[in-house]
Amino acid sequence: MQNDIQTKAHEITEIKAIAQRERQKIFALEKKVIDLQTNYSELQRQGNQGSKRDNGSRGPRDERGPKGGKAYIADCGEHPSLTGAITIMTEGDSPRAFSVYCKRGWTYIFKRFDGSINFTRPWADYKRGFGETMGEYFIGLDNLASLLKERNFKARFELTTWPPATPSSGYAEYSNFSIADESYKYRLSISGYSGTAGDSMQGYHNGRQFTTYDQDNDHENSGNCAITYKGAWWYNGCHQANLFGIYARGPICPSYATMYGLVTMANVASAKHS
Ligand SMILES: [Ca+2]
Repeated sequence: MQNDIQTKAHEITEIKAIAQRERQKIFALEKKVIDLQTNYSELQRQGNQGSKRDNGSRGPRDERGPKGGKAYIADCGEHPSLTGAITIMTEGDSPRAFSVYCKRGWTYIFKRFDGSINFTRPWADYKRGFGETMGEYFIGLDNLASLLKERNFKARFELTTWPPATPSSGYAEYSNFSIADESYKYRLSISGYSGTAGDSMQGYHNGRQFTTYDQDNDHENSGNCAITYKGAWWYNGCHQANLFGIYARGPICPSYATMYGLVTMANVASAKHS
Protein backbone atom coordinates (compact mmCIF):
# COMPACT_ATOMS: atom_id res chain seq x y z
CA MET A 1 0.00 0.00 0.00
CA GLN A 2 2.74 2.43 1.05
CA ASN A 3 4.70 1.49 -2.08
CA ASP A 4 1.65 2.09 -4.27
CA ILE A 5 1.21 5.57 -2.83
CA GLN A 6 4.88 6.35 -3.39
CA THR A 7 4.73 5.05 -6.95
CA LYS A 8 1.63 7.16 -7.71
CA ALA A 9 3.21 10.25 -6.14
CA HIS A 10 6.29 9.68 -8.27
CA GLU A 11 4.17 9.28 -11.40
CA ILE A 12 2.31 12.52 -10.65
CA THR A 13 5.60 14.38 -10.24
CA GLU A 14 6.85 12.99 -13.54
CA ILE A 15 3.64 13.90 -15.36
CA LYS A 16 3.78 17.41 -13.92
CA ALA A 17 7.35 17.79 -15.15
CA ILE A 18 6.36 16.58 -18.62
CA ALA A 19 3.42 19.02 -18.68
CA GLN A 20 5.73 21.87 -17.68
CA ARG A 21 8.20 20.99 -20.46
CA GLU A 22 5.36 20.85 -23.01
CA ARG A 23 4.02 24.23 -21.84
CA GLN A 24 7.48 25.70 -22.34
CA LYS A 25 7.63 24.23 -25.85
CA ILE A 26 4.19 25.70 -26.69
CA PHE A 27 5.28 29.04 -25.25
CA ALA A 28 8.43 29.06 -27.43
CA LEU A 29 6.41 28.10 -30.52
CA GLU A 30 3.82 30.82 -29.87
CA LYS A 31 6.60 33.36 -29.59
CA LYS A 32 8.06 32.11 -32.89
CA VAL A 33 4.65 32.44 -34.58
CA ILE A 34 4.33 36.05 -33.41
CA ASP A 35 7.86 36.85 -34.63
CA LEU A 36 7.05 35.35 -38.01
CA GLN A 37 3.69 37.16 -38.21
CA THR A 38 5.42 40.42 -37.35
CA ASN A 39 8.10 39.87 -40.00
CA TYR A 40 5.50 38.83 -42.53
CA SER A 41 3.26 41.87 -42.04
CA GLU A 42 6.35 44.10 -42.07
CA LEU A 43 7.46 42.67 -45.42
CA GLN A 44 3.91 42.83 -46.77
CA ARG A 45 3.60 46.49 -45.82
CA GLN A 46 7.01 47.36 -47.27
CA GLY A 47 5.95 45.60 -50.46
CA ASN A 48 2.59 47.39 -50.60
CA GLN A 49 3.73 50.82 -49.65
CA GLY A 50 7.07 51.05 -51.38
CA SER A 51 8.87 53.99 -49.86
CA LYS A 52 6.23 54.57 -47.15
CA ARG A 53 8.24 52.86 -44.46
CA ASP A 54 7.18 51.75 -41.02
CA ASN A 55 10.32 50.18 -39.65
CA GLY A 56 9.89 51.51 -36.14
CA SER A 57 13.54 52.41 -35.99
CA ARG A 58 13.19 56.08 -35.15
CA GLY A 59 9.98 56.41 -33.23
CA PRO A 60 6.89 57.84 -34.92
CA ARG A 61 7.73 59.49 -38.22
CA ASP A 62 6.75 63.08 -38.64
CA GLU A 63 5.51 63.33 -42.21
CA ARG A 64 4.95 67.06 -42.28
CA GLY A 65 6.83 68.58 -39.38
CA PRO A 66 5.94 71.85 -37.76
CA LYS A 67 5.05 74.65 -40.16
CA GLY A 68 5.94 78.16 -39.04
CA GLY A 69 6.12 79.29 -35.45
CA LYS A 70 8.42 77.61 -32.95
CA ALA A 71 10.20 74.46 -34.02
CA TYR A 72 9.72 72.80 -30.64
CA ILE A 73 7.10 72.94 -27.92
CA ALA A 74 7.01 71.51 -24.38
CA ASP A 75 3.69 69.69 -24.98
CA CYS A 76 0.51 70.23 -27.01
CA GLY A 77 -1.03 72.23 -24.15
CA GLU A 78 1.25 75.05 -25.24
CA HIS A 79 -0.47 75.11 -28.63
CA PRO A 80 -4.22 74.43 -28.09
CA SER A 81 -5.25 75.68 -31.54
CA LEU A 82 -2.93 73.27 -33.37
CA THR A 83 -4.32 70.12 -35.00
CA GLY A 84 -1.47 68.11 -36.47
CA ALA A 85 2.12 67.08 -36.01
CA ILE A 86 4.75 68.96 -34.09
CA THR A 87 8.02 68.19 -32.32
CA ILE A 88 8.15 68.12 -28.53
CA MET A 89 11.35 68.77 -26.66
CA THR A 90 11.53 67.65 -23.05
CA GLU A 91 13.97 69.02 -20.52
CA GLY A 92 15.46 67.31 -17.49
CA ASP A 93 18.60 65.16 -17.22
CA SER A 94 18.23 63.52 -20.61
CA PRO A 95 16.19 65.82 -22.87
CA ARG A 96 14.39 64.16 -25.75
CA ALA A 97 12.91 65.44 -29.02
CA PHE A 98 10.13 63.50 -30.73
CA SER A 99 7.18 63.99 -33.02
CA VAL A 100 3.57 63.90 -31.73
CA TYR A 101 0.05 64.62 -32.93
CA CYS A 102 -1.79 67.48 -31.17
CA LYS A 103 -5.50 68.28 -31.02
CA ARG A 104 -7.26 70.77 -28.73
CA GLY A 105 -4.23 70.92 -26.48
CA TRP A 106 -4.00 67.15 -26.01
CA THR A 107 -0.73 65.36 -26.71
CA TYR A 108 -1.53 62.05 -28.42
CA ILE A 109 0.16 58.99 -26.94
CA PHE A 110 -1.21 56.61 -29.54
CA LYS A 111 -3.75 56.53 -32.32
CA ARG A 112 -5.38 53.48 -33.91
CA PHE A 113 -8.17 54.00 -36.38
CA ASP A 114 -7.55 51.97 -39.55
CA GLY A 115 -5.28 49.08 -38.62
CA SER A 116 -2.50 50.26 -40.95
CA ILE A 117 0.22 49.95 -38.31
CA ASN A 118 1.11 46.65 -36.68
CA PHE A 119 1.06 46.93 -32.87
CA THR A 120 2.32 43.39 -32.19
CA ARG A 121 5.87 44.44 -31.57
CA PRO A 122 8.86 43.71 -29.36
CA TRP A 123 10.07 45.65 -26.34
CA ALA A 124 12.60 47.69 -28.34
CA ASP A 125 9.83 49.09 -30.56
CA TYR A 126 7.61 50.06 -27.62
CA LYS A 127 10.59 51.63 -25.92
CA ARG A 128 11.36 53.77 -28.98
CA GLY A 129 7.91 54.36 -30.51
CA PHE A 130 6.66 53.54 -34.01
CA GLY A 131 4.21 54.48 -36.73
CA GLU A 132 3.38 57.77 -38.43
CA THR A 133 2.51 60.90 -36.47
CA MET A 134 -0.25 61.86 -38.91
CA GLY A 135 -1.53 58.28 -39.05
CA GLU A 136 -1.41 55.48 -36.50
CA TYR A 137 1.41 55.56 -34.01
CA PHE A 138 2.70 54.97 -30.52
CA ILE A 139 4.76 57.74 -28.95
CA GLY A 140 7.38 55.44 -27.36
CA LEU A 141 7.72 54.61 -23.66
CA ASP A 142 10.97 56.53 -23.13
CA ASN A 143 9.42 59.62 -24.75
CA LEU A 144 6.23 59.24 -22.71
CA ALA A 145 8.09 58.78 -19.42
CA SER A 146 10.24 61.81 -20.17
CA LEU A 147 7.16 63.94 -21.00
CA LEU A 148 5.09 62.85 -18.00
CA LYS A 149 7.98 63.61 -15.68
CA GLU A 150 7.87 67.29 -16.65
CA ARG A 151 4.56 68.23 -15.00
CA ASN A 152 1.22 66.74 -13.91
CA PHE A 153 -0.80 65.19 -16.71
CA LYS A 154 -4.25 63.71 -17.04
CA ALA A 155 -4.98 60.93 -19.53
CA ARG A 156 -7.95 60.41 -21.82
CA PHE A 157 -8.84 57.22 -23.71
CA GLU A 158 -11.38 57.50 -26.52
CA LEU A 159 -13.04 54.45 -28.04
CA THR A 160 -15.44 54.07 -30.95
CA THR A 161 -17.29 51.03 -32.26
CA TRP A 162 -17.44 49.99 -35.87
CA PRO A 163 -20.17 51.61 -37.91
CA PRO A 164 -22.84 51.18 -39.02
CA ALA A 165 -24.30 48.73 -36.47
CA THR A 166 -25.28 50.92 -33.50
CA PRO A 167 -22.12 53.01 -33.51
CA SER A 168 -21.13 54.04 -30.07
CA SER A 169 -18.24 55.81 -28.48
CA GLY A 170 -16.99 56.36 -25.01
CA TYR A 171 -14.14 57.89 -23.12
CA ALA A 172 -12.28 57.32 -19.90
CA GLU A 173 -10.38 60.16 -18.30
CA TYR A 174 -7.90 59.90 -15.42
CA SER A 175 -6.83 62.94 -13.44
CA ASN A 176 -3.52 61.32 -12.37
CA PHE A 177 -1.29 59.69 -14.93
CA SER A 178 2.42 58.91 -15.00
CA ILE A 179 4.82 56.10 -15.83
CA ALA A 180 8.20 55.19 -14.34
CA ASP A 181 11.26 54.82 -16.54
CA GLU A 182 12.67 51.64 -18.07
CA SER A 183 14.55 50.52 -14.95
CA TYR A 184 11.09 50.05 -13.36
CA LYS A 185 9.67 48.56 -16.57
CA TYR A 186 7.58 51.68 -17.15
CA ARG A 187 5.36 51.01 -14.14
CA LEU A 188 1.97 52.70 -14.61
CA SER A 189 0.30 55.10 -12.17
CA ILE A 190 -3.24 55.90 -13.18
CA SER A 191 -6.17 57.03 -11.04
CA GLY A 192 -9.01 59.54 -10.74
CA TYR A 193 -11.41 58.01 -13.27
CA SER A 194 -14.30 59.89 -14.85
CA GLY A 195 -16.06 59.20 -18.13
CA THR A 196 -18.55 57.10 -20.05
CA ALA A 197 -16.58 54.03 -21.14
CA GLY A 198 -16.20 52.55 -17.66
CA ASP A 199 -12.92 52.18 -15.84
CA SER A 200 -10.70 49.39 -17.10
CA MET A 201 -7.35 50.92 -16.19
CA GLN A 202 -7.33 52.21 -12.62
CA GLY A 203 -8.98 49.17 -11.05
CA TYR A 204 -6.88 46.53 -12.76
CA HIS A 205 -3.80 48.01 -14.47
CA ASN A 206 -2.70 50.66 -12.01
CA GLY A 207 0.76 49.85 -10.61
CA ARG A 208 1.56 47.23 -13.26
CA GLN A 209 4.68 47.07 -15.41
CA PHE A 210 4.79 46.99 -19.20
CA THR A 211 4.91 43.62 -20.97
CA THR A 212 5.66 42.75 -24.59
CA TYR A 213 5.85 39.32 -26.23
CA ASP A 214 9.59 39.28 -25.67
CA GLN A 215 9.61 40.70 -22.13
CA ASP A 216 7.25 39.26 -19.52
CA ASN A 217 6.64 41.60 -16.56
CA ASP A 218 3.02 40.62 -15.98
CA HIS A 219 1.33 38.90 -13.03
CA GLU A 220 0.35 35.78 -14.94
CA ASN A 221 2.58 32.96 -13.72
CA SER A 222 1.80 30.41 -16.41
CA GLY A 223 2.66 32.51 -19.46
CA ASN A 224 3.07 35.90 -21.07
CA CYS A 225 -0.14 37.94 -21.47
CA ALA A 226 1.29 39.71 -24.54
CA ILE A 227 1.57 36.33 -26.28
CA THR A 228 -1.76 34.99 -25.05
CA TYR A 229 -3.67 38.15 -25.99
CA LYS A 230 -1.50 39.22 -28.95
CA GLY A 231 -0.73 42.68 -27.66
CA ALA A 232 1.46 44.67 -25.31
CA TRP A 233 0.26 46.53 -22.23
CA TRP A 234 0.62 47.15 -18.53
CA TYR A 235 -0.75 43.62 -18.07
CA ASN A 236 -1.81 42.31 -14.71
CA GLY A 237 -2.87 38.71 -15.00
CA CYS A 238 -4.00 39.57 -17.77
CA HIS A 239 -6.22 42.51 -18.76
CA GLN A 240 -9.38 44.55 -18.72
CA ALA A 241 -8.04 46.83 -21.47
CA ASN A 242 -5.91 45.55 -24.35
CA LEU A 243 -5.70 48.52 -26.68
CA PHE A 244 -2.52 47.32 -28.39
CA GLY A 245 -4.10 43.98 -29.28
CA ILE A 246 -5.05 42.83 -32.76
CA TYR A 247 -6.95 45.52 -34.66
CA ALA A 248 -10.45 44.39 -35.70
CA ARG A 249 -10.95 45.37 -39.33
CA GLY A 250 -14.69 44.89 -39.21
CA PRO A 251 -17.64 44.62 -36.86
CA ILE A 252 -16.12 41.61 -35.19
CA CYS A 253 -15.07 41.73 -31.61
CA PRO A 254 -12.17 39.41 -30.77
CA SER A 255 -11.99 39.01 -27.03
CA TYR A 256 -8.43 40.32 -26.93
CA ALA A 257 -9.22 43.63 -28.65
CA THR A 258 -11.79 45.16 -26.38
CA MET A 259 -12.12 47.59 -23.57
CA TYR A 260 -15.31 46.95 -21.65
CA GLY A 261 -17.08 45.38 -24.59
CA LEU A 262 -16.57 48.21 -27.02
CA VAL A 263 -15.42 47.09 -30.45
CA THR A 264 -12.36 49.14 -31.19
CA MET A 265 -12.60 50.83 -34.52
CA ALA A 266 -10.80 53.88 -33.37
CA ASN A 267 -9.03 54.32 -30.13
CA VAL A 268 -6.68 56.96 -29.01
CA ALA A 269 -5.08 58.02 -25.79
CA SER A 270 -3.81 61.46 -25.12
CA ALA A 271 -2.36 63.42 -22.24
CA LYS A 272 -2.95 66.99 -21.15
CA HIS A 273 -1.18 68.75 -18.34
CA SER A 274 -3.45 69.81 -15.51
CA1 LIG B 1 4.01 35.99 -16.97
